[in-house]
Amino acid sequence: MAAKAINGVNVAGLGGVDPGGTFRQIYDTLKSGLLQDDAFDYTDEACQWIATMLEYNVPGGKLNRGLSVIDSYKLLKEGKQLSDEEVFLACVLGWCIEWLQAYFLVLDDIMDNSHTRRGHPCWFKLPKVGLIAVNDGVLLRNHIPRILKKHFKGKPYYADLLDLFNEVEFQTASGQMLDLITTHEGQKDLSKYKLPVYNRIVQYKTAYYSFYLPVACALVLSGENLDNYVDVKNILVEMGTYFQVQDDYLDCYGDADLIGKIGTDIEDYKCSWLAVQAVERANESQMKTLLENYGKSDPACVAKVKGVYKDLELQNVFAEYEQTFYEQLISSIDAQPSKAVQDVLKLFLHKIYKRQK
Ligand code: DMA
Ligand code: MG
Ligand code: MG
Ligand code: MG
Repeated sequence: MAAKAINGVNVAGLGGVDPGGTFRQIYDTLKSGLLQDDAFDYTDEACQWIATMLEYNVPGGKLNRGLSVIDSYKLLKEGKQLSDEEVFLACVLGWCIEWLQAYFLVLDDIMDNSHTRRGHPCWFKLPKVGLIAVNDGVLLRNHIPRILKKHFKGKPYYADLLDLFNEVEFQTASGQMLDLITTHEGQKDLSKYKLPVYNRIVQYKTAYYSFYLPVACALVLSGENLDNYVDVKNILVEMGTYFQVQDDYLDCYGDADLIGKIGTDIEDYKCSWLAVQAVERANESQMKTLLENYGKSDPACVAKVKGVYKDLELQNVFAEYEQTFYEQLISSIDAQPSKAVQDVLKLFLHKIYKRQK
């Protein structure tokens, strides 16, 4: 087949054996586009900063969210051949989600006082970066509408896309606020760490942008009206909740080399799924241990909290939760009228079920 190029990228092979390779090339195209932005007169130094900052924060993750746009789009097209332009645009939207993720993570790591991300020091931890990372987060966020403008302005669904990204960003920032205000120092009160509080935090901070957004992008590209997909949205929000439960579990029990980050939830007094389960099950003396040790950075305190988790067998509680969740979700998915939509949802679920990273 003759190589077909859109914006200098060969898209003909995408969806074959190496979707990540072409996807990655589209990242390079977007990066070059941003470095030639007419609205800013780039000096060499500025160019270098942005290029390094993007490279450090945007492409180094699992790319699950980004690649899910193209995967979902293909399934929604039910075997119809995608044009090269359609493939390219789906990848651009995938990268916009990765940009959104980079923006939230750069700021999240500052607020969570984290050490590592994707196997490297967090961006703000680099001596040359520090709190410049705050503005880098703002820049990453501002790159999204610039990418959308460059590639989608004039499309009939352009306003819908902008609206979608705005809504989801707002939901995520609101979720981050709930996460952060729940952990307020000075008002340490574990009795408020209950499942409904937890579910609300994670629905907003994680589920919308990580699960709903990729599928919503694919639906918008397919010309669908998102108002007709409320059930799909609800299922994706459920899946996103499970994904954050896994994140919380891995924060304590994951292999830091695999997940690329060192857990800080206990030190940060987070309303994590493990803390919620522990509070629900603890007897008086275990509760006392939690109250005295949760939310302290002293490793001895962290170890005491982990001791309570062990006594309460929270690893088994998690395994049971995971099993039950999976079975329930599969039955909700099977109740969906469209086979293409079922396939999209199952693809997502199987990407994350029992994940170790
Ligand atoms: C992450 O929650 C949510 C957003 C919006 C980045 P988290 O702080 O548990 O994530 P991580 O464990 O990756 O720092
Ligand atoms: Mg964090
Ligand atoms: Mg956080
Ligand atoms: Mg976490």
